[in-house]
Amino acid sequence: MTTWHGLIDSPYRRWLPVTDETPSISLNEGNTPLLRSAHLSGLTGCEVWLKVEGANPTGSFKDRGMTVAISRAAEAGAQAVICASTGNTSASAAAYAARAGLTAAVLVPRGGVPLGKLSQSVRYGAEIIEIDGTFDDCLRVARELAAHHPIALVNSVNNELRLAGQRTVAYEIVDALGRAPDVHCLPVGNGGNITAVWGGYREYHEAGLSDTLPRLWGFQAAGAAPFVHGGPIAAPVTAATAINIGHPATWDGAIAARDESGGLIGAVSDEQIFAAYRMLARRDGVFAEPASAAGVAGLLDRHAKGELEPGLRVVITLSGNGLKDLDASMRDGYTPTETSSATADVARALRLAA
Ligand code: AN7
Repeated sequence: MTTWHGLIDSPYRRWLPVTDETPSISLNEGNTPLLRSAHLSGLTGCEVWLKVEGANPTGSFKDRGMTVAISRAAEAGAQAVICASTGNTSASAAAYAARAGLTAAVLVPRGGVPLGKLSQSVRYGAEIIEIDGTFDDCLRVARELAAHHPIALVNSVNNELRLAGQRTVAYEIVDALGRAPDVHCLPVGNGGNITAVWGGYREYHEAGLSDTLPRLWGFQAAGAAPFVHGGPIAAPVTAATAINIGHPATWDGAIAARDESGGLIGAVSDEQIFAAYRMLARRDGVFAEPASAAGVAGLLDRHAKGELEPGLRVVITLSGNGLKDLDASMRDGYTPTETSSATADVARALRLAA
């Protein structure tokens, strides 16, 4: 068993856009758990696997791309980086920037980012700008600032480095399963991740490392589903804040991933997302953030509609950690039983026989 040192120093290094001159700015990201879900397998008649990206150092898949983007920014002599974010990209950018000794500026939609994610950026020392607008407004401003000032944009738009890093999840899955899955489900917001995941599977396939390619099934929240709608949405709304995006930056890539893979991008309601969110924790012991449950909600939706062939091998990306959004969790209902410190009282509260 070799020791894992993060993506840049992993066996996947040869796929990444780094050279001997590139410093390795890493928090030991990647190599996340791939867990078989007995519950979802039983429900669907498929073989369902969960790729737990919330196990990354800042709690989301964004770390895969950020290690590459910040390492290359440091190599290029950047002093400062900037990004727009619904919370996870900013947390990741702030952490890797801190590690590289760079300043990070993060633009977030005011009121649209859970406190857990915001406090990550606070603790990592980022300059946080809360914008009176949507994520899409934040991204527009970040792009304009990066175009006219000495500050490097680390959003995945026009940043092949981020997407190259995010491709590694596909390599890990194929290596773990011995082949590509039949279907890969994942949440879709800005469209970067579905683009990257497809790129990763294609590269492995072209290199002869997997015989087959998966169908990619992306899922958006119904109130923020521009890919399903067929164009941008001005006022996206979903309680799955990570994917509350109306004007995706990586439009063509996501459409290509959908079509080339013979897949789909569908919509699921917030109710479906939160039902899947509860089920994942309760049945599989995996606490993923609400947006991360969209892939599970989508798979179950397909199953309920009779559109899921049994026997398929399915991998679902759980993109972020549930601890990032405790408000979402507690909103769901928390009624503790309070007792005295007498053992008998606790026994009674737990309905244990005397
Ligand atoms: C948990 O952090 O866009 O389709 O600014 O945080 O590649 O955007 C987050 C996106 C899915 C969607 N799951 O991925 C941001 C941001 C989680 C996420 C997505 C995001 P993309």
